[in-house]
Amino acid sequence: MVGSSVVRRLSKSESNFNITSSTRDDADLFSYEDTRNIILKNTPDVIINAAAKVGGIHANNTKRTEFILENLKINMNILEACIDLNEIKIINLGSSCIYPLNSKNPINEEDFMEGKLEPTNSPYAVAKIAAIEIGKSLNEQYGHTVVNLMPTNLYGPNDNFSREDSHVIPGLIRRMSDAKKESKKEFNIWGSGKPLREFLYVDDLAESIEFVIESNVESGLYNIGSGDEITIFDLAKKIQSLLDYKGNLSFDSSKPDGNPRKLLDSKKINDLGWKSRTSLDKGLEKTIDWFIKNI
Ligand code: GFB
Repeated sequence: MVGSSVVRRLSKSESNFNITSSTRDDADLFSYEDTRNIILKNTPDVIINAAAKVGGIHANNTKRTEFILENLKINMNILEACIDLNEIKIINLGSSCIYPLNSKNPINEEDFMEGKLEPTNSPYAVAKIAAIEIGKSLNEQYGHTVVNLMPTNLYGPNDNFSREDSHVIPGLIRRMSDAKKESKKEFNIWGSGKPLREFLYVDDLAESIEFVIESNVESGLYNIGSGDEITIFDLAKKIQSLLDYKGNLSFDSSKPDGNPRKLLDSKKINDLGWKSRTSLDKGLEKTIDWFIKNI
């Protein structure tokens, strides 16, 4: 989802970027040799690391081993392959789950590694934290520029719309549209519906990446959020109305809530000049439109 959005955005840029995108089919990032060879062959000015094994609360919580190992391998291979190439600017993507569970909201970059992680996604978070630390070491020891962007919960076209393994927006869209097709009278929202989440439309993240490439953003950690939060119940009601599903909404307490609230403080990047542009209503409309045409 992120990679395709970044390619769309940079292809439209007036800067005439020469973009080389890689997918699972042409880049085995689990292999150090392959990763190093791709980088040497393409000699990029900028590497955008959007590769990751991602998923929603259920996938993170039940495939804990794969989430930590696969993400560690991808991040280690890309960053290790760049040790002697400090002229390449590295833009590394992380996630808001790197911050401690008890961080004060809105969560500031200063909270990094100040406390315990939220348990449902701690393996994934540790892999993302490791990447930030490797990048910091490259910067301090070898002079690399490493800009770590920490987006809040993303959604949009090309997301994973699986019923079980996806994040909440694609998960609700998929399961509720199934319920509508099957004329189900009741729809189960996972958990209590009370957690608050902040969402960012993926094309807004792509714009932040273009902004980082074109501006002189220093190495470090940058939160990338929309600044707006909503309860999961209210989100489900918005999706219900957009899908025109007439059944009742109820709650499945056997599923975890995860973090009760994780709103990012994005002042650091906002002050440099990037702000998100897409409202949740507009983003949901575009995402559902894409879902109906493509899934
Ligand atoms: O988006 P989500 O899967 O992950 O779930 P997190 C957010 C909230 O929505 C949780 C509830 O409280 C879920 O219980 N929810 C309700 C649902 N219905 C559904 C549904 O149909 N599907 C899903 N998936 N959730 C993720 C991390 O945490 O945050 C990732 O697991 C990543 O690693 C991402 O860091 C940013 O927001 O809790």
